[in-house]
Amino acid sequence: MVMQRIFRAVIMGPPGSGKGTVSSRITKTFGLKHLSSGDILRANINNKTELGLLMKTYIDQGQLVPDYVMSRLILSDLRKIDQSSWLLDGFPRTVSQAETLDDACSVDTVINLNVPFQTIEQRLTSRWTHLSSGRVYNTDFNPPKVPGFDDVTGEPLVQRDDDKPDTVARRLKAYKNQTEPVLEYYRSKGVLNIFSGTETNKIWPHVEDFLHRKLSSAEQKVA
Ligand code: G5P
Ligand code: MG
Repeated sequence: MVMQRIFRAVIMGPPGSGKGTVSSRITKTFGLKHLSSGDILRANINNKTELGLLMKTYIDQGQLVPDYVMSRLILSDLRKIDQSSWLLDGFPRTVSQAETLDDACSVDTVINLNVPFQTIEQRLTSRWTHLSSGRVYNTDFNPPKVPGFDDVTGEPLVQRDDDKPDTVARRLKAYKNQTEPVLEYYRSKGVLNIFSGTETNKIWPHVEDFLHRKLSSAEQKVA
């Protein structure tokens, strides 16, 4: 019998590089469970939890939330799905978070979406989000069927508070200073895979091919 081994992947890339968009294609094609740090934080803000209200200030200023808060949130959610294959989106974002994750479990592969900063700014100002599912749309790239409403639930879409141009600039700066070193961390562990481009539709077939190969070799190893 071919037993499917648990597969653990991380998707990285600057703000607006298409992590959410590619993640939803990965979950649809490969059935990995998707955990997005940003979606978890926004759900807390939307539900007005004490933590959400505290973290909103950081997010609205384009700053990363403190490592200990983020790591605790993600690790407790990961424990709930530790018998499944998963894809982490938006975590880890600092070397300290990557070390915390490593202490809990090993990551099989890291997919890095390498999209130039100039491409990103335009995308984020035309993004619309369905908060409870994390589904994202874009008025140019993938507009909803009915403007302003989610295709699946029909619920209203919102624009993220942190998608204003000056906040986007601060998020890109935080990415450069705090998150780029994580790429080096994973490169030195031999698990980093870089996918470069300016269009998700051109990047996606490479990611899909790569994961097909990766997942079938993972199956063979335990056969
Ligand atoms: P998030 O929520 O993780 P970011 O900044 O990393 O936010 P973001 O903005 O969610 O990343 P994305 O997921 O990489 O971007 O991109 P996306 O949503 O799929 O695509 C962006 C837009 O472009 C969409 O409208 C999409 O439709 C469109 N698009 C996609 N492909 C194309 C294309 O080919 N062409 C065109 N024209 N459009 C396209 O984190 C938010 C905040 O939470 C905190 C931080 O404060 C962070 O700023 N946070 C953390 N803090 C500390 N540690 C962590 N680990 C944290 N995680 C989150
Ligand atoms: Mg996202």
